[in-house]
Amino acid sequence: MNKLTVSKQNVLIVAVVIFLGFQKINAQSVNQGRKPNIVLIYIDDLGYGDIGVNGAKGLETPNIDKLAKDGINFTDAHSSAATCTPSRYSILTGSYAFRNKAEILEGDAPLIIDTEMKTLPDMLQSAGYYTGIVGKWHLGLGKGKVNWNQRVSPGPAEVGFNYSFLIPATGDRVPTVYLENQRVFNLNHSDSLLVDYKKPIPGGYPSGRDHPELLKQHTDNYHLSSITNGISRIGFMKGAREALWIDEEIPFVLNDKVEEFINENKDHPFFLFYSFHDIHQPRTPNIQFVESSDMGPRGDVIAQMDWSVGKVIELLEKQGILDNTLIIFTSDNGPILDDGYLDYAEELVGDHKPGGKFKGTKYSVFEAGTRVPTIVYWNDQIKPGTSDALLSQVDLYASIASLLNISLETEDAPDSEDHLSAWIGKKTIGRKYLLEEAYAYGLRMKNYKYIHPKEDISIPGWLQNKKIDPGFFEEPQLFDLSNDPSESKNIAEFHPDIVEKMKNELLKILNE
Ligand code: NG6
Ligand code: CA
Repeated sequence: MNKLTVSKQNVLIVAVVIFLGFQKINAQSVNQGRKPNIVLIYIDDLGYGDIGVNGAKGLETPNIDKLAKDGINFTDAHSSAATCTPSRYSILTGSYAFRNKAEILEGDAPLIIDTEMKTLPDMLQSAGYYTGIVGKWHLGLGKGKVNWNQRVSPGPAEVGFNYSFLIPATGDRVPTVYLENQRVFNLNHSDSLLVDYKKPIPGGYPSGRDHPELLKQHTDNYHLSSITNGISRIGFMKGAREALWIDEEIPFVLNDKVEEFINENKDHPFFLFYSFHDIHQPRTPNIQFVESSDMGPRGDVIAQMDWSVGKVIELLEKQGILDNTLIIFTSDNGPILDDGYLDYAEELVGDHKPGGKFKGTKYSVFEAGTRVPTIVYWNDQIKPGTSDALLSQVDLYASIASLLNISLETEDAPDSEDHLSAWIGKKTIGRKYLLEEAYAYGLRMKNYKYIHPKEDISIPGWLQNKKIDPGFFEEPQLFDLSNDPSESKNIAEFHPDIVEKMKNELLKILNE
């Protein structure tokens, strides 16, 4: 072999090595350059203490615990409100619910998001994401009187979702049917669907009030209207027999739709809002999960929900996209034991503390009303750990915009702050002030919690029998959570300066 040939060979080898190297770098940079998928797993009514990593007793949540171990578990992250519709409104619009007087909606209420408003899914769509929601909506549909036998609009499509498969309101409200892309799923048009929230519909489903013998779970006075699947609900309905959901099968139906969505969209960036029915009432675990906890139905639906979370992760893994998916796991408001149905949640709770060491429940301005389990997982980018950053779900909008280098117009997401570095664990400092919306207003500032006084502290009738403390008081309340996490000692009179400062900050937000 002469020198020339050798050197030619060497050149060739070097060229091949460089070429292969380039290919690798290219593949890496494409991979790194691809926008992460975003999956928001939104549980209904899950309390801070309801997951294993946060101290649950008498139930296990192995899939969520693993997500927390491999991701960041937040100890001071909040839903923006202590009830569902307001929190969902804020997460999707980056705007506080009080600005739109957003309150818990009935199942025939019109859409409360102004379709002219930019939303989180709108923003993601314009960044090239395919967007979908599977599960509970509860943000209203249509413009007023809804005709359920045709496409219901406006709805998710008009506020930025390419795909939707919905539980229209709550599990305990009619209509008890799914909507796929805003049409009743499996509707037989010869059996049209009618809904009325004011009066019974002639020829409609029997009511819980008249036929308690048909019920598999008894309930309070507020849930005694139409019975479907042995459960009476809020509101009356007639028809759509073939479309009725079976409560015990909801997790499987939703998971199947999530699977279809992930499989169909695995090759491009997507945003999936997986909005669970669990662990809202009626708590009717599938037989597969009955007695999987020591706590009766409420614990069993937590186990069921954990199983579903595991399934989602498994699906992402199977498609090879888990590493490039940002998963946000959280809840829309704090826990409640007795929300109307008789499922013995109170009697069977034992030592378990649904709100952890925090005082309060769903509907309450005390901490556990909004301080909810929050885990962020992103295998490629996040260093596992825990974080005490003070964060609100209203900030996800601006923080995700920041992640994707999108600059927002001033009118978009007016209350959303960019705390991306806290959400992905690069910083442990979040908000300076954090608003807690309930039936009273709360404000957080570091370890301090201020509750704004109310003139009228009478508890509305429908809240009275829930055995909860909504936090109403005629005087200002101030708590130091660093030594009083259960908000038991009002220290307002000892710190007039802090009270004044926090009151002014709160009023500034409310009057902006
Ligand atoms: C309340 C219902 C409650 C539940 C809640 C919505 C009564 C007395 N109570 O109005 O059963 O459906 O609304 O829960 O009607 S949420 O998680 O969607 O906010
Ligand atoms: Ca809820």
